[in-house]
Amino acid sequence: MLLQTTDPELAKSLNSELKRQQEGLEMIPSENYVSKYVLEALGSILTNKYSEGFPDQRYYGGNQFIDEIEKLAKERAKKLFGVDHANIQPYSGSPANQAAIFALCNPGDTIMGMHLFYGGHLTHGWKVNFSAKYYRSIQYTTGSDGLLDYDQIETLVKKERPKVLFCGATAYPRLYDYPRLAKIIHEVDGYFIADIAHESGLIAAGVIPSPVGYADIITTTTHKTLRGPRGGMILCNGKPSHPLAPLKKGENPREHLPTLIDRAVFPGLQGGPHNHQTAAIAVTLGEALQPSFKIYAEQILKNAKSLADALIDKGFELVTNGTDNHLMLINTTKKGLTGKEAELALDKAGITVNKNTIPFDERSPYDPSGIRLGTPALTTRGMKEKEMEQIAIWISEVFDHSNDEKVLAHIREQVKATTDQFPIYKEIEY
Ligand code: DSN
Repeated sequence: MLLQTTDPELAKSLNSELKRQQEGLEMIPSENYVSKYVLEALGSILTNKYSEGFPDQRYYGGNQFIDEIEKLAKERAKKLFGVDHANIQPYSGSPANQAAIFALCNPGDTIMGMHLFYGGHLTHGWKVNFSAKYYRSIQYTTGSDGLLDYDQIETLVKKERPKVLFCGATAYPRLYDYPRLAKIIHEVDGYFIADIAHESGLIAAGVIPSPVGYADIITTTTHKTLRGPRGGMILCNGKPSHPLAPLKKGENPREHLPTLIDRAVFPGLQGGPHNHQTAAIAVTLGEALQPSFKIYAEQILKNAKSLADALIDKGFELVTNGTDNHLMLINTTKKGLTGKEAELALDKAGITVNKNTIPFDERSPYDPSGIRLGTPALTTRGMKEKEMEQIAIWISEVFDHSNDEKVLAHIREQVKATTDQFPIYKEIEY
């Protein structure tokens, strides 16, 4: 039975969103299309169950099958990333970071992360976020070339001696020097948290370097390049002693990271895990363990390079002049549009991106100087380099005719003709 027979008002919005996802070019680099099996698990009866605690240590009865599911998800996460311990209960990426900080720091301790306007994340110490309200936050920036300035980070770490150093970003198109960052923070006896939310699919597939072996704790979302449901995970090495028991006096926290993480997630921050989400993460991790996922991840990178090259050929200025991962940032002001204007004009042409600050931006985040775009979702549809070159042509046309509704509508028709050739969710209707 379809939702439209019982709730046509809601079904109308769902079907419109389905059409938008099918007919447009989804280029927000943190978004993707999950498989129908992930959707099946997400829409399952598992949402009915309370399961506070961890497998074999629950505060509710009737959890024997939930335990099986959570253990499966954890085992798959450990195998995929090559770590000893995985907590797959964080509701999403921000709660995962909150738990990682909560596991290691006391209120007032110093944490350090990349400045939001240079590509960093709110939870890495941005001033309005809990991470700067409850902890002392020091932020690092990029150099004028848009690249991380490791000497600046080292100098700041030596001066401020943070307990936690974050790396990871929402808008950084290059790779990280994990060994160097680990060395810098370990010299002051701090902890290194690598937030791989954006790149976790690429890291799982082995197509870019992994922070495993360097970072003390790794946090990630599950819904970006990893192509799963909205969710989060925290990974580390070491064995949990008893997740629900506090450390004994004199125990070295560094040797008990799994326990500290588990306790921070529950009972520290969250209530019952979202079991339907856990099952969907298990499906996702199972898919990411297949050889075909590596081919997918390789194609994300090839598509990103191809798109970046084609945009540069069309005269666009890209932050750091290109990309090593799945995303890129265009300085739109060099082509006469603010980020907000560019986002709006591209939207009218059926191309979804998001406005974004660029390093040393003089404009506000509400109308910044750039846009951020990426290739994970297009690659899921099966698009390759040829399509990326065509998309660069459309993006260029949109910039040249941003106020011409007729041109934008014409591009939108061409976009639809292309997306029709790469269908998605054909069997779905609400
Ligand atoms: N909202 C995510 C992104 O788009 O990158 C970060 O949390």
